Amino acid sequence: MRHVLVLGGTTEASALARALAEAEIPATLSYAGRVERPRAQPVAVRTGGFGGAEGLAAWLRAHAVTHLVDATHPFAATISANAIAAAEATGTPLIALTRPPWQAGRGDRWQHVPDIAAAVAALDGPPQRVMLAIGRQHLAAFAAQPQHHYLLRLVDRPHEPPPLPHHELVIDRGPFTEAADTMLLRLHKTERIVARNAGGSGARAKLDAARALRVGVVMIDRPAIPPRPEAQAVASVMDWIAR
Ligand code: 3Y8
Ligand code: NAP
Repeated sequence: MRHVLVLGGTTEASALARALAEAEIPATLSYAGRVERPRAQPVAVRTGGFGGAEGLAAWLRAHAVTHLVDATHPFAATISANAIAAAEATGTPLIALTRPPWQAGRGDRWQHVPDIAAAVAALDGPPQRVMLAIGRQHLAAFAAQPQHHYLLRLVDRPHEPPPLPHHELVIDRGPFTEAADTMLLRLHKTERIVARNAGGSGARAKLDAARALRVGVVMIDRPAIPPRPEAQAVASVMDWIAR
């Protein structure tokens, strides 16, 4: 009896969940519980941390998981490392459903930085109108550059205001569209965007809007993740499960 555990939270994870439901393959999608109302899914959902790699290994055993798919975001490096360790410890087949990093195209004005700290340093200089399209978890680091007027896009309204003296909030979740993001950047007269190289289609609209409006992008490169089998399409993962 198959039971697929999908570590979710991305557009691709939701597409995989739909394919598993259509194929009537027993599956569970797992959320960390980061946002108030995660997207509903056509398969069973579990929410919250497992308790490290050991907790995940215990969950795999307790629920007789036959296939583990890591379809988390490329910046979710901890859960991805835990998945590798737990799959190894329990002998559960593992595959990652990933998406290629975005590449700068003609007309793009990207400045690549390795991490959040380097993105903060890249904002040295006179006040600008800067969109931080990196969510909520790493906003505090930008208090080191209080001179800018920040546009912050968050999934949920924060309980306490972010520690940035000049900021405006946009409460919205993706997938986003180029038309809407172009309007947003125009409305806020955005001069620069800070983004993570998430890849995929759900977050790339702001980059297309930035290119059209000639807005510069500080692009944060992905963290390193230990090697594991990878697929870049839902169909490939479905084939892997069928084998
Ligand atoms: C809880 C579950 C789907 C999945 C949709 C994708 C696309 C839209 C774009 C911007 C960038 C950002 C952020 C983003 C995108 C998709 C995808 C993606 C970026 C939800 C979701 C969960 C989260 C967690 C949330 C983080 C935050 C990051 C917002 C669901 C909506 C900035 C990543 O407040 C918080 O604590 C939010 C935390 C991790 C990064 C951060 O550090 O703040 N995602 N996002 C997941 C869980 O609990 O396990 O409701 O769908 C999912 C999606 N967000 O099925 O349609 O596939 O990437 N998510 C980034 O790219 O930098 C927004 O604003 O332009
Ligand atoms: P992370 O830093 O790699 O994980 C931190 C801890 O959160 C993990 O050790 C684990 O706790 C728990 N966790 C993470 N993902 C989980 C999942 N899918 N199911 C159960 N527990 C999970 O992860 P993150 O960057 O906070 O991302 C959290 C979730 O948001 C992921 O599902 C990811 O796909 C989604 N997401 C993240 C981003 C992003 O920018 N990071 C963007 C879009 C979506 P325990 O150690 O207790 O098991």
